[in-house]
Amino acid sequence: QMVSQGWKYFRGNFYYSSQVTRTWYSAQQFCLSRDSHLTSVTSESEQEFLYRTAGGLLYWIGLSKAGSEGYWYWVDDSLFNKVQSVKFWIPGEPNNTGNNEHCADIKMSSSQSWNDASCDNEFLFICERPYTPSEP
Ligand code: 2F8
Ligand code: CA
Repeated sequence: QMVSQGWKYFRGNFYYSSQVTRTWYSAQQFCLSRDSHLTSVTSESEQEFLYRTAGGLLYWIGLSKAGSEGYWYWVDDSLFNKVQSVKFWIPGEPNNTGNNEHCADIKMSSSQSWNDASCDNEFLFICERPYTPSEP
């Protein structure tokens, strides 16, 4: 059913790639309205699924340090593993250009794909929603 509305299934979750751009916060509000969050990335296989889904376009993901004294966090409350995540940033990122880049996006179609950017940019975005089978 969700598949027909553009959600793609991968390993226990559904993912929605937007076709319109929003600021990071507005994108997260849209995801919430669909019982989802901007996507977290917590494994190498999920990272590969997502950068392939992005297909070289730029998408917001659910990683931010806005309002957290400089600590990156996943907006869906997944634990941010700083050590494991190092390999997902584009080399040289996050660089906090202009001291104003507090949200993260998938920018490249490769394992090293994340960039930090200003949360006020309007980008495409990817929502993630756990697959919860309903009871009979
Ligand atoms: O060169 C990397 C650099 O490229 C852009 O700034 C010129 C990015 N800005 C946006 O995506 C808005 C920086 O985040 C990025 O570090
Ligand atoms: Ca950057």
